[in-house]
Amino acid sequence: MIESSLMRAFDGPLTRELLLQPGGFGLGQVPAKSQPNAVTTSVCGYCSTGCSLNLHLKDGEAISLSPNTNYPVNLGMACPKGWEALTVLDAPDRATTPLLRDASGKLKPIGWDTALKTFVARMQGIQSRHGDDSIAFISTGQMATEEMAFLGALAKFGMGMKHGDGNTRQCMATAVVAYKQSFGFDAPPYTYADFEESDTIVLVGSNLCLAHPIMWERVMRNKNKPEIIVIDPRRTETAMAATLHLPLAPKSDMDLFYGIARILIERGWIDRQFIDANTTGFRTFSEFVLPFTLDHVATATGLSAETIERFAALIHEGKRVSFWWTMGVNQSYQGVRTAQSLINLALMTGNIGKPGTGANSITGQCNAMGSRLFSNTTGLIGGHDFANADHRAKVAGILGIDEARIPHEASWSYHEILEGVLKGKIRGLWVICTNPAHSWINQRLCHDILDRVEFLVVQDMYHTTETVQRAHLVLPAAGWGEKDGTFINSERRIGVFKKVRRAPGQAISDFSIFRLIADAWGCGKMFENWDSPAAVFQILKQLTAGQPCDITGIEDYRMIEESGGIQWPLPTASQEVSDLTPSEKRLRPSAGQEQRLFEDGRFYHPDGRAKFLFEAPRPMPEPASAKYPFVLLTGRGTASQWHTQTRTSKSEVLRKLYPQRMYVEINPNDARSLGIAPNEIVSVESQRGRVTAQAFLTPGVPVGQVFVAMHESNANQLTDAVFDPYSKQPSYKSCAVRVTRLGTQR
Ligand SMILES: Nc1nc2c(c(=O)[nH]1)N[C@H]1C(S)=C(S)[C@@H](COP(=O)(O)OP(=O)(O)OC[C@H]3O[C@@H](n4cnc5c(=O)[nH]c(N)nc54)[C@H](O)[C@@H]3O)O[C@H]1N2
Ligand SMILES: Nc1nc2c(c(=O)[nH]1)N[C@H]1C(S)=C(S)[C@@H](COP(=O)(O)OP(=O)(O)OC[C@H]3O[C@@H](n4cnc5c(=O)[nH]c(N)nc54)[C@H](O)[C@@H]3O)O[C@H]1N2
Ligand code: SF4
Ligand SMILES: [Mo]
Repeated sequence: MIESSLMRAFDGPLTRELLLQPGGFGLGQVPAKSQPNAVTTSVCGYCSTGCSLNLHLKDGEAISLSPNTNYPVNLGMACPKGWEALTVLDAPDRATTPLLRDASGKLKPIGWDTALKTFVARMQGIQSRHGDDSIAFISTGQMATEEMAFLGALAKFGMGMKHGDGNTRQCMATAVVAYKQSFGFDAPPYTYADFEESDTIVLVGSNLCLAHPIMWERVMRNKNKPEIIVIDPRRTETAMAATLHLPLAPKSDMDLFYGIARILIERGWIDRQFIDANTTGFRTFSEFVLPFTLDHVATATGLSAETIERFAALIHEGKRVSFWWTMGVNQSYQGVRTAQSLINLALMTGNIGKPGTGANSITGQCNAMGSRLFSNTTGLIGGHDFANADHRAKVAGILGIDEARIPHEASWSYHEILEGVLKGKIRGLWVICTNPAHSWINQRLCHDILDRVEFLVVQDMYHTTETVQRAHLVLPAAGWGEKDGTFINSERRIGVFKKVRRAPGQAISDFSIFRLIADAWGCGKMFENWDSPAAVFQILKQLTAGQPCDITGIEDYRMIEESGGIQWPLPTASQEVSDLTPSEKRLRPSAGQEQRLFEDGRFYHPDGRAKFLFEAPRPMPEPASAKYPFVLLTGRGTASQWHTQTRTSKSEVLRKLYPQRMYVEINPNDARSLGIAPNEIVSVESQRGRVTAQAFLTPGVPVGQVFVAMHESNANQLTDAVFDPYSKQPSYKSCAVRVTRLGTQR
């Protein structure tokens, strides 16, 4: 069954010609073969900013890079990770061959032929014994849109899987659900120019300076001398640069924003016309916020009444107020309602659809937005719904597949899949481009679960990750720079990245791996036309027709590149102009550059209106106690570290830019009462685990709180597996810990 031309190609040596063969391993050309020393461009493969980088080629391969001055996103800037993007490709622990765990428990190199045969035999064996839904996948926001789409279609339509989710659950699920419920579609409305056009910028739970440094540069270019209001329990780098910092108690954001709403309503500082014409639910919302008096909010947040009033006044005084949020909001047991409490402020003040405004979720990974629309996990590919029969028929028609192959309901979410392992329902797990053994919440439990999986396949660039160490089968993947495709950034801009290096050894692109698995599985015919990322892009375009994310007007990768990236939507030009909404008409002449949503005040719900959604705040699931007296916050540590550090720790330059030891930020007053000296080694312990770390004394962390960076391998030993009920996103940013001095000084 697994015989195919691609399979046969493995019999011989893996030559460069083979790697570059269209439809084969390399897929896509090392660019500018005819001009071997030319420059080409690619969008960066780390964060969701989506900077464009110039790649300088020698003999057709990239040898260095510099930021692209001619791209609307980064305007010639890049952060240290972007500058070092090529270096990390050469690391000695790159996975260069498939690995299989042998009887002695060791991972041993095997050929692709054996790898594919093993993959199919084991996964199909599990399915035949335990049913189709006994195998599942966990994917990512860091592969090409075309790769995610391929994986999602292959797994669900080809291999018959019901369940698959992505690491975007750890990150963006809250924003997705909040937008869908409030606006009718997962649609971050802004464009980065809004950072420059606002006169009042409200950043909630976002450390923009280090998590999105180039977006922060855009804020710095703002000529309106904007008020920058940072809402974060910690005095972060971003908070230090703010004009007003609100160090609220962790998870008291909803109280604050409901209280602000109350003040705005009481003083008539609202946009009545916008509310009446474009929203529903305002009257009940205004009754709901009545108990959020100044006194109540001051007690709940720990902020002074003056600060709260000042914040309300700044929103009122601002002509162009933009509200931005990131993980301090999303990663919470009440994330969706918190995000909506902020969305409500934008709606009630009419700060949406105009330059410098918006209720704006900032995404994390380079292609979180691609994953949100095309990964076929909890939503049907192309921004559709599994439960909608019309959507299923449309997708089946475009893909030329039997409609019966499309599941009728959304997948289990990440934690439900892991719990499925515990319950013996999920027995085969395929992990692609993510490292849950480091990044998932409540790590001991996560390790226990991963160790129970009957057949764990991990597809990664490196063979040393915490998750690879637990795998039965490892598939070596090419990384950014070694393959082609598109990413969609935070402002909905589609950008192209290219193959400018050959992947080491037998590592091949994820796209190629999915093709090989499709053939080996016996469903290759279903993906006959999926023979390159560029071809898949054409299929994805068709799937978006008539959707809010319609991109049928984009011709091809060339058009995207020439336009400086293109933001969705860009519907097809052949549509009658009279059929277009005012926003669509406005888009018509300018493919690319800067576009924002909701300029006509129309949202995606059937009645065209946005909804005010709200709910009473809930107490923290694990508050500080006598035994565990500190609230632990976790998050990004420096601009030079990326997540689980598989990539960024490979650059000598980046290593110099971040602390080499695990550290815990603690307030000097707390340190004093515990007798902890600066840099002393302490233990940080929660009900679930214990880590040792160096004490970093800083007034940036309030008394009663501590902070640990997520980049440390065991940070998630401490965190508590609690989830938002609507988005199922883990609440990484609050649990109770105690800190004890160990008495060793470094
Ligand atoms: N250098 C670097 N950049 C990155 C990444 C990286 O790993 N390294 N990762 C990328 C990804 S995937 C993501 S998702 C983004 C994340 O980007 P951010 O969300 O900006 O980063 P975090 O540090 O996770 O969290 C932001 C802040 O939330 C605060 N916070 C915690 N609890 C609360 C609360 O209850 N209320 C409020 N208002 N704030 C709270 C924390 O103190 C923290 O400063 O960064 C992206 N960019
Ligand atoms: N305590 C705590 N935990 C957190 C967070 C927090 O704030 N606090 N933040 C959460 C958030 S927002 C996120 S997004 C997650 C991130 O968590 P992860 O997704 O687990 O982190 P990464 O290190 O980005 O993992 C990506 C993996 O893919 C591999 N890889 C890179 N490129 C490719 C490729 O092209 N193909 C393949 N096949 N593999 C590739 C890398 O080597 C790496 O092993 O962490 C979450 N965990
Ligand atoms: S800001 Fe983000 S996209 Fe830009 S260079 Fe840095 S990591 Fe890459
Ligand atoms: Mo993220």
